[in-house]
Amino acid sequence: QTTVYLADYRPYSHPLDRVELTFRLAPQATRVVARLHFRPDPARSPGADLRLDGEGLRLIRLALDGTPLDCQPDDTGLTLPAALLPADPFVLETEVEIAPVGNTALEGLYMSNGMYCTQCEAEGFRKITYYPDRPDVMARFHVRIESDLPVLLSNGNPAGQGPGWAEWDDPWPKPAYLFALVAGELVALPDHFLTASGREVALNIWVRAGDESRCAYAMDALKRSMRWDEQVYGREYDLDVFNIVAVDDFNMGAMENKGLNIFNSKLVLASPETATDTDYERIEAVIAHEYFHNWTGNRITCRDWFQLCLKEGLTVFRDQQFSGDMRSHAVKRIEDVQALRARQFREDQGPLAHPVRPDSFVEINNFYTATVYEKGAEVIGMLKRLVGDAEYARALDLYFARHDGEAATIEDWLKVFEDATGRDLGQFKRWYTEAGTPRLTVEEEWKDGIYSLTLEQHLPPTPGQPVKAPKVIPVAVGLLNPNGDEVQPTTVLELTETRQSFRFEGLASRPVASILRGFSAPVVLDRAVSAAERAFLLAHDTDPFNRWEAGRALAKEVLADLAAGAPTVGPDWLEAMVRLVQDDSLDPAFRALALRLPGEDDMAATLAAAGKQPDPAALHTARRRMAAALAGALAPALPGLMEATQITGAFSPDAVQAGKRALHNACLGLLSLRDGGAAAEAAFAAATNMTDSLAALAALLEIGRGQPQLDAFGARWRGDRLVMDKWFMVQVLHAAPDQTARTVERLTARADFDWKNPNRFRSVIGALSANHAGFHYQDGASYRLLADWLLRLDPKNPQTAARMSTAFETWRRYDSGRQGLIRAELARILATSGLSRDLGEMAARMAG
Ligand code: HT7
Ligand code: ZN
Repeated sequence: QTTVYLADYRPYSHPLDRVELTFRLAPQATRVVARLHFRPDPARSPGADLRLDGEGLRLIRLALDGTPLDCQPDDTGLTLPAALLPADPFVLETEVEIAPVGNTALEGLYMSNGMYCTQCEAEGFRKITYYPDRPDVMARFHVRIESDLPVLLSNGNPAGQGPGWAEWDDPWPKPAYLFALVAGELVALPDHFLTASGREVALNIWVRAGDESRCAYAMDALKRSMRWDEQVYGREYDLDVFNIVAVDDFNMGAMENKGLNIFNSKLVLASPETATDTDYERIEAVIAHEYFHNWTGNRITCRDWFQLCLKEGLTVFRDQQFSGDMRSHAVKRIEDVQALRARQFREDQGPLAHPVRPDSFVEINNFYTATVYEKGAEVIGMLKRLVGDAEYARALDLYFARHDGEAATIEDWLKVFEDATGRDLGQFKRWYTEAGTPRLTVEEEWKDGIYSLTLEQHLPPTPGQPVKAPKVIPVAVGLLNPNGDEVQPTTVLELTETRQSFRFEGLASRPVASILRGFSAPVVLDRAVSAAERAFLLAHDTDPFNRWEAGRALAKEVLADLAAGAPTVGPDWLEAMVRLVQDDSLDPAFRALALRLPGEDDMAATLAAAGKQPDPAALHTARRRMAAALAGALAPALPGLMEATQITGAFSPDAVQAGKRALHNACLGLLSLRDGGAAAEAAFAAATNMTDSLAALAALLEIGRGQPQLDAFGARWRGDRLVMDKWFMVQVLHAAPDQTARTVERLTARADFDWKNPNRFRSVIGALSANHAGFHYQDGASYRLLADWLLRLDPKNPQTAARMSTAFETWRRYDSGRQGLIRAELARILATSGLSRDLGEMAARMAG
């Protein structure tokens, strides 16, 4: 396996201006003719050979300025010796043959349900034609597609069409990873958008016939995203058309190809009957994310793949801002932090930890991680907090002005902030170059009317980075007096040293501190706080994130105590929950989040970080007992709450209704622990939308009931792939620990377990590892099953196999028995011949 290093970056030798591509589509034998217009620059790399990337291509023809050349490709590309290359601009023409129908890796040009589509990020274009497939080579593309299929799409603006052909011209230079082509029997939901400067843009969402009625929400989200980017970032759309296509077979969520975004169909198609509120929220966020890439990613792209966070971190940050503006900032922040802790903190604590900007990789597809995306977004949030909103806006304006049309780096990004604000960001840069989640400890002192906070940062070692220098950490703090009034509004302390004290003067009494408000930095706050103080913050904190956090910390303490053998749940948390859930001044969505018990994986991570060994079975039992205790304490309130959160009017996916449904269904889940499932059965029968239907089904499965409902659900939705993914998933997620592997075996034996479809594979095999107690069941059957499926999928679709293998990354947390079982599976994977670079790299890193 070859490792690529950031330090080895060199600019490409031969500037490329323009690309003309012709596709003659055929499932077994598509012909691709490429005419690459090079413009030699003697200053760039004098005497350099011309190297083009290419994989799995059958070279039919090669010519330079019309003269045939006799160069033989190797396994990874084609080299033209310098001696053959003219000093003046020249055109290199290639013709290759590829077979989209056999392409199960879903990278390059492939077929999904009879439709042609492409996925080129990160290095898929080299599977389409010989090309310098690297993000810093930006060229203008003209594309001709020849096919009898009715809809033929590519990037940019339409440039003519006739029977059996269509041409597209993209005026904006772009790297090859943003190239896209789609051809199929598709129908569109059309619409249009008038930009701030008066340009009319035709919008289309392309789907299979019959799915048009499920595109309205995605279209609305697109128009809101376009307006938001104009209003908040001053960024206007820059082509005459914007196309979105929904595809069933897709490795990830969606792809921001210039003017032709391609989406996993589950992130486009939604109707009240088939999509949950979470699906709607996700569709809105991903539509926005891909659209926002038009500026942060496409107009300004990355110089090399080590800079991936430049576009992904910033675009996640922007989509989070957008969702907060569309819905609730408080709820969005809590959800984002939960996701960060569940995925990124977990990554940072294990063998796969890497910096937001890694400095080496074997397979770049393995670095589309929570660290690059979500921690990348947190780093930008910290930057904004440190410089302030106005300076952030100025810096972003400068970024767009200075780097439009370029392939940039993290150094460029930080320099923009330095130039716009006058700050030195040398220390801040460590957030990009060092892995690991800092831990913050806190000491408090109250003396002579002065309250002092001493903060200390601890930077854990990570693979290849044993020792680290202190980071700059923005710590947002507020102070409350004992009555619950805020005496110090939120202020941002800048921790720059390992240990530093901050003083607050003029206080009449010892305050209660609310630290790390809004989760102002991606760190673990190690602070011993009494249950009474947590309950106080839960009741009085003005910062909604810390209010939720206080409840969460209380809940985690209860869960840890129960798992360690405590006989009962103490009153602090229960009483606080009873008060909170009935507080009608609080957003129902917030209350629903507060009611949600900590997940078992989250708890296992928390225990492991505190040096304790988690017992998955004990955690599972403890969590069930905790839920039962909560249901008992809330019993008198549940009927009233359910009544108050019952929605009577027409369905809307908006945040207000979704929040009410979330609280209603949280109550239903608790009630079913006491009524034997009667209310959930009735709710399932009465449900008119997927959120309620699935919540009722999950509540029943959780108490070991629900088979008739499961059957009815399966019968009703047999023909709907996206809904059936939910049917598969819910059974695995709610299987009892000793039944999880068996449930997966039963489901994977079904004819409709189409394992080559990534959504279906994830709905079962992904759910297997998401069921913590079932995955870690003591006999190791789930570990074996996961490894079997990874090895089966790997030759077909290495990218998805590698991604799913991260279920094994946490092995060091557990007892020696489980460690041995997981390591044996990793060793079995590594010993398999013909393993892909993707899965090979992941297994090797996890095995350590
Ligand atoms: N930029 C894209 C990342 C991506 C991807 C998407 C679909 C299939 C394979 C992919 N490889 C990389 C999506 C995004 O972050 O917006
Ligand atoms: Zn992205």
